[in-house]
Parts: sequence; C-alpha cells; structure tokens
Amino acid sequence: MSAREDRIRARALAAGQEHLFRHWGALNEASRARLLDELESVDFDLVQRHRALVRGDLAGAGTPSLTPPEVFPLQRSATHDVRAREAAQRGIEALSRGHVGYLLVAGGQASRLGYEGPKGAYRIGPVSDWSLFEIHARRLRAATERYGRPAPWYVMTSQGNDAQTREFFAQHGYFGLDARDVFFFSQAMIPALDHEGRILMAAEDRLFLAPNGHGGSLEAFSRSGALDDARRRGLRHLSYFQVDNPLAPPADPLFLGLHALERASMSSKVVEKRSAGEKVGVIGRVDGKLGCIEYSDLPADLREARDERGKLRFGAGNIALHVIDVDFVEELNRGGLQLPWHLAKKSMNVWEAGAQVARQGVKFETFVFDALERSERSVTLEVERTREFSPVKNHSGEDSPATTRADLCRLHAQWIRAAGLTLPEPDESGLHPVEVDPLLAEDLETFLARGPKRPEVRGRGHLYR
Ligand code: UD2
Repeated sequence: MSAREDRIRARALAAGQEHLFRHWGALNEASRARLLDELESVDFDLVQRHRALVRGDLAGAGTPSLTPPEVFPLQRSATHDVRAREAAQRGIEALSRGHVGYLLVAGGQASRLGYEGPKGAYRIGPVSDWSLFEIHARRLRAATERYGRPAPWYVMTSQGNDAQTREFFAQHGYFGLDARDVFFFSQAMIPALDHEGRILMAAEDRLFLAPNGHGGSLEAFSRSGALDDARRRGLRHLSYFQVDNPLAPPADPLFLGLHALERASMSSKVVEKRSAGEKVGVIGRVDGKLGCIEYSDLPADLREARDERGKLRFGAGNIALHVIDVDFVEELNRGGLQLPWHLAKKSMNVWEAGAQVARQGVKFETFVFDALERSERSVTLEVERTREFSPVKNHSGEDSPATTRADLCRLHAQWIRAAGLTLPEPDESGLHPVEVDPLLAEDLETFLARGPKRPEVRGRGHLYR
C-alpha cells in the first residue's frame, strides 16, 4: 500500500466511509488511481458534517419567525419617485464608469427541462430561435454600446457542462462579445450520500458528485481568480442573474443605483407571487434578519397567509436577480465561505456492487440568497413580472419553453403596438409571433425612441433588430 493510499484510506475511515474501498481488490491500476484522485479532492470534514445532517444527529432549527421585508414598491409615492430618479442617475454613473460586472449562474443540471447539454444552449427566441446564452449576450452587448464600457461577464458552469459551455460560446463567436471579457469558472462538486451518510458511487472508480448549489458561485468566484480579475478591472458591483430567465435585465440603472445609494452589500429584486403555490422563495425577515425562505421550506400556514387587503402576506417572490458587491464577496470568503447546507432528497442512479441501480440519496447545496443575512444593508426592489421574469424550468406546463416564448411575444407585441406598427397574424394560440432584439431595445421607451422600424420577416414571425 502506498503512503498516499494509506493516508486517503485513513481519512475515509475516520469519516465513516470505509465502504469506498470495498471493491478495491477488483480494480485495475488505472481505476485505483482514478478513485484515489477523486478521494484526494474530497473534503472529508465536510462529509462528516453532511453525514451528521443526514442522520439527524444535529438538532433542527425549529420554525423561524418570518415578517415581510421592506420593499421599494412598484406603486410609488412622490418620495419614491424622487428617489428612483436619483437612483437611476447613480446607476448610469456606475455603468458609465465601468464599475459593474455580470455574474451568470449556469451550473445547474437542467434535469426538470429534460435537456441534454447546458441549459444556456437551449433555443428560446420565439422568432429568432436564439439560445438563452445568446439573448443574455445581446443584452450585455447593448449595455456595452449604451455605456461605452466593456461588460465583463463571469459565467459559472459545473463539471458536467463546463466544456460544452465553453465550446458553445466559441462556436458562436462569443455572440459578438469580446472573448477577453468572458470569464468561465466552475463551481465545486461534492459527494451525494445515502440515508446512512455513506458516499454514493457513480461507477466502480467514481464517486457520485453533484454541483454544490448556486451559493457555490460566491466561493468559486474567489477561488477561480474571477475576483482578482474583477479587482483588476476596478469593478464594484456584480449583477447576478440565472441562465433560465431570458427577460433578466442585467444592466438596470435603477436597481444598481438604489443599491449604491443605500450602500448595500447585496440586494434583490422581487415580484408579487402569482399564487401561494408558485415555486419561488420569498424574501422576508427571518428571525429578524433579512433572508429568503425557499418555497419548499415555507410552512403551509405562512404560504397561504393573507393581509387585510387579501394579498399574500409573504408574497415577495425572489426572482434571483441580485446586486452583490465585489467587496462583499471577498468578505464572505474570508476564513472560508460559510453558508448553510440545504438537503435535497432524490432518487439517483448509482453504482452498487457492479450494477447501476436507483437509490434514494441526498444532495447538498448552498443558496446564494443565504448571504443576504450577512449584508448589513440591502435593497429589495419590486419589479414587473411581465418585463423581467419568465424562467424556463420545466419541460411543459408552468415555467416551460412554451410559457417563456409566449411571455416574450406578449411583451414585444405591446411595444410594437404602442409604436403604431403592424403585428403579424396571431398563431393558433392567439399570440402574435414577434420578437425584439435586445440590441435594438430592452424596453418600450427605447423601442419608441429608436423611431420607425421594419421587421425582418422569418416564416410567419417578425423580428425587429
Ligand atoms: C430558484 C430559487 C427560487 C426562485 C427561482 C427563480 C433556489 C433554491 N430557488 O429556483 O427561489 O428564485 O430560482 O427562477 O435557488 N445553479 C447553478 N448551480 C447549482 C444549482 C443551480 O449554477 O448547483 C443555477 C442554475 O443553472 C439556474 C439557477 O441556479 O440558473 C437556479 O437553479 P434552479 O433552477 O435549480 O432553481 P429553482 O428553480 O429551484
């Protein structure tokens, strides 16, 4: 036995993982080397803590007390209007001075969508057929043009889609962005456990590893050199968004400006939940501290609770658009990032004694919004769902490609109508097949300001670009 094997075995044993060596005798040299390499990179102290969580050795936190957050609302008073004007100005300054970078999380596995490959490569443009990545890239190009500054784009991937994502960008010429402004980095992978706290295997010489949740972006940003890159570029704020939402406006002067005026470290956008059952977390004060409770963790009575006007009491739906300060990311990583772990119990295809079998297992994730409680000041900005939020999550039904395409068509049809232009004939579902390139306009005001346009006719659809 080599000294290395000895050391790794001892660590595994101490963490209650001796089963990992059960088939060691049957492995060839290459497989042994591969397994040792994987084990070498496992944080066994963390596995120990996860094992304790799975086995229920740690006392639960009990039901939190939740109160609604203070929100900068859509229905604004005169005072809000003054503040909003000042903020938009401040946001434009931050953008024009090159203080803003963009952080996209795209490390998820797209399992609910049932799409092989990075979700960002999924074609969503109702007329253009552009991919999610391309639509985001076009918005960043628009920001570059508008503010005369590069738009440094930090794209988080994970082991399963990193190479494909990089290839997709390269194949598409970085969608017209400067390749030097696109920084890919990969989040960490951690072992999934069975219900007794044993690490699951994916093959005889491979562990079952899963991405560590989007909270992992905060740690990976620092570890990968992205933080140093952001510092070199003089960035102060990161605009954080998810790959699944093609309506996300990454360079929003109002949001950036409110955040900067408030001297906040991390801020969030919310929409009013469309129903008690909508699968978004809610922002609120959790035991007095700002935070977000994920939909699956919100007790039914709180989920259904209504105020005196009949509106959901906890209706500030988190749409995963944040501004996060570069200083804050650095501060969070000082002494190692500490975010709580969330357990996802799932059926998984694992390797066991020579065969692939379905087993109940547990994956561990951290969530970026758990960093909110560490932000001394924060802005929660309410925005219009129809303009900013339509995620592609499921294969069909709610939050699916069909609903997102329809939302894009509806929004853009409004602009086209308001500009007095003619809409193409509606399709079978009553939707006018239209789309506006984000490079041309990202909102009605810009669309109108750009003057009369002629669409590019594509099949039955009209694309304005
Ligand atoms: C997330 C939020 C939910 C709401 C909703 C809005 C969580 C737990 N819940 O719901 O409150 O804001 O989004 O759309 O976040 N990702 C990674 N690495 C990972 C896991 C996820 O990069 O390890 C990315 C993923 O690529 C996607 C985003 O994070 O862009 C959200 O992941 P999800 O679709 O699993 O989150 P969901 O729908 O549970």
